Amino acid sequence: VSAPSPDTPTATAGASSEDPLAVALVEEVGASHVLTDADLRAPFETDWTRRFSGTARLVVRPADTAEVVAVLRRCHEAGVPVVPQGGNTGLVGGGVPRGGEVVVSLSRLDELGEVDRQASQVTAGAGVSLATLRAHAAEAGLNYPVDFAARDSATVGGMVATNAGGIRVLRYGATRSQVVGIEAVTVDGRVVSRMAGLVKDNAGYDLAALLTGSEGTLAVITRARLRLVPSFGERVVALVAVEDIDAAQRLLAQVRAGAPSLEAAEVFFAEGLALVLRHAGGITPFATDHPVYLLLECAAHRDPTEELADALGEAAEVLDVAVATDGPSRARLWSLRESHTEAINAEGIPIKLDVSLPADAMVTFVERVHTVVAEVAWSARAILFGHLGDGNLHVNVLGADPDGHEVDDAVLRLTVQLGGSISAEHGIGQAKLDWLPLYREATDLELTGSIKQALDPAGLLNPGVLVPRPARAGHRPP
Ligand code: 2HG
Ligand code: ZN
Repeated sequence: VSAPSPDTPTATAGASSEDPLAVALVEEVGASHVLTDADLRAPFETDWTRRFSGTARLVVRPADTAEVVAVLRRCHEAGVPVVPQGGNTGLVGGGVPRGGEVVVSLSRLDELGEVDRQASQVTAGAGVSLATLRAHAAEAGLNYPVDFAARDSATVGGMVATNAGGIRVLRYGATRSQVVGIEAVTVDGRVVSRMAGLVKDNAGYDLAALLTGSEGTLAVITRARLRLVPSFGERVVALVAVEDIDAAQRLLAQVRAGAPSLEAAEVFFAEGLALVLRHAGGITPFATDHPVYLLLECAAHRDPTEELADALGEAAEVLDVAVATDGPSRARLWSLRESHTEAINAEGIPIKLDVSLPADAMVTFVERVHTVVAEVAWSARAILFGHLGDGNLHVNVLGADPDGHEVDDAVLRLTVQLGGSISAEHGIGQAKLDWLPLYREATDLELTGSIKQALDPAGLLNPGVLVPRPARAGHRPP
């Protein structure tokens, strides 16, 4: 263990004195925040799905923007690549090392500013969790509108870096729609800051929008200025059983047109519900099983139950319906949808595809996806669920070799053939990198490469993620 910093005299986590970069980083952040021991690094080296892992040279945990500057300068001087990491809840291997990088964990940047009620905005450090941010907004009588199941662990930096979506995109947009300002550190340790909170600001390129969704490949995000929305006190959730995805879409179009208070429209299928009931518990509100379930939530200042009921009307598509208005009952219905990820992980390591489709291709996709998966992996099964209101399906394939590429290839080719996107909300990471050229045209990829070259000429920021690069010796494709 190298010389402990003055503030951590009993540090044991510290870096091996044999690694000069570790010694340099200890000088910047203190020995207890430079993790070189394998068991201390381990939680930062494998992603949530367990499909992606790699060995980091070390993990460093700066406390604030100034320390991020110092860390990036040191890594840049040493020519060592870095992998920024937030709550490590990403699902495409974008926040874990490929091998030999420095993992820069932003979790200690957890400063949360006072809510600016006049502007309806708040400034949050990269390490603030989504749950903390949402609770903080709620205390001020406002709402941070992005939300998803990993809320307790996912952090602002990771959400901005991936343009996280979630369950309320239908009404409020994804993270990019909430980002009013950003502070980030360039690969060589310069700070770029646009934190004035100006909603209208047309003075040049929108760097905040560019960095949002850049997956740690252009700069390291340290703070964000975020938009808040009104907090609605009245909510209703309806779980509607329908015959097939076609019926779910027809019904959703009807509810969308009739209920302006609609804020979520999620879908899941019988196979997924069975897994949830087996692994995550919960009870179905229905006496019999149904093929497809549409979960709808409306929110308003006045009880939106009647509005939703009117919008559903006497629709023939509705086979059965369960309605919940109080908090615990709503949460019970939501957990049937939100527990899918966890229940699937309990069965094995899934191959996760996260696609979006044009509305008129959704039925064909759902019909064909099981066949294309079976053709390449006879023992595999595809569990579908997702955000029907955004045309976004999560295809989770169990029973296939997680190191293989055939299933990804089959599902993503089908998606592109049908006019969809190979990543709706989870990003490209390392998981989808090989398929980006299938989806984006050559000129598009050239421009992407130019932007990367301009901001990170040496390719030290999250290499192997999002930006295709020529194959190099020893590099194993995802
Ligand atoms: C969700 O919608 C998340 O619950 C996770 O995006 C999806 O596990 C998945 O594939
Ligand atoms: Zn999702």
